[in-house]
Amino acid sequence: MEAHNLLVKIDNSIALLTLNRPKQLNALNLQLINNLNQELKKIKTDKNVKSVIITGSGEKAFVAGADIKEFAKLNREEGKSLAKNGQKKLFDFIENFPKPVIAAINGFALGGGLELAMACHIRLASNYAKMGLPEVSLGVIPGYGGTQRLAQLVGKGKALEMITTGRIIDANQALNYRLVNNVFESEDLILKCKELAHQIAKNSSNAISAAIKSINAGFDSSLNGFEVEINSFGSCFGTDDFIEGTSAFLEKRKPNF
Ligand code: DAK
Repeated sequence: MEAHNLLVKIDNSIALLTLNRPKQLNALNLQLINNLNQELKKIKTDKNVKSVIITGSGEKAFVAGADIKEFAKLNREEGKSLAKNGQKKLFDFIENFPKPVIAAINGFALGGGLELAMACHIRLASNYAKMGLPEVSLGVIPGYGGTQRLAQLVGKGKALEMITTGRIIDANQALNYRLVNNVFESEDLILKCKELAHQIAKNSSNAISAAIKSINAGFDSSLNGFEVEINSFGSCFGTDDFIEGTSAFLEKRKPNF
């Protein structure tokens, strides 16, 4: 049922979001984008959640793209407005999310699916994962930030090659391209994502948010990343986390954030 197209499990400070349209290989439709947006908004202010893992249900796909059946009927204006709306509601929202978002790429991550994974802060893949931006084979280009984020991650030349050929690469090649941070046996993937999330959770949430903001600023041509870093650095001083972190060091104990 469409109402269950997104499974949410919050446990031990981690929100595990599972896109759940396995029969359509978890293709992203408007309803799923809206549900993800709503859920992420709640998680943003939930003090019990320190990080998010996004994955796909079933063994075959993370997300096999935007729902082709849904966007096939759009005209030029509708396409443009949907791209803008989707980028703002989901892809930019995730990229600028103040808590780390990890993509657990458990299978096909194609088109909008790879764009979703690329909007996440960290990508871990199963050894069965396959990735690509095949939009040109459908007569469109990546519309959810893919032309920008792929080039940022793998460099302009490889991005141009992947996008113009629409070629699908396997997990090892994606690792080689630095499109993913690491590759694991598929049965270990979620566990490895959780281990990473726990490692991050030991640190100051406030400082982590400031680090995400500063790193992102370096890729935003309207901002000066160094200036954002200076301001974000300053904003850490005097916070509870800063007091706890520095006190713990001086008292030779582990911080309790
Ligand atoms: N959309 C809708 N349904 C999809 C789908 C998709 N992207 N991908 C797979 N499915 C559905 C199939 O239609 C099939 O449904 P039934 O026929 O059983 O009803 C079911 O999932 C199983 O798929 P297959 O039978 O094809 O499974 P195979 O193992 O044979 O092949 C495959 C797996 C991943 C190689 C194949 O399904 C495939 O090539 N899928 C399409 C991959 C693709 O081209 N993805 C990129 C889509 S383009 C936009 C912004 C962004 C975008 C678009 C608009 N706007 C703002 C408007 C982005 C565009 C894209 O993502």
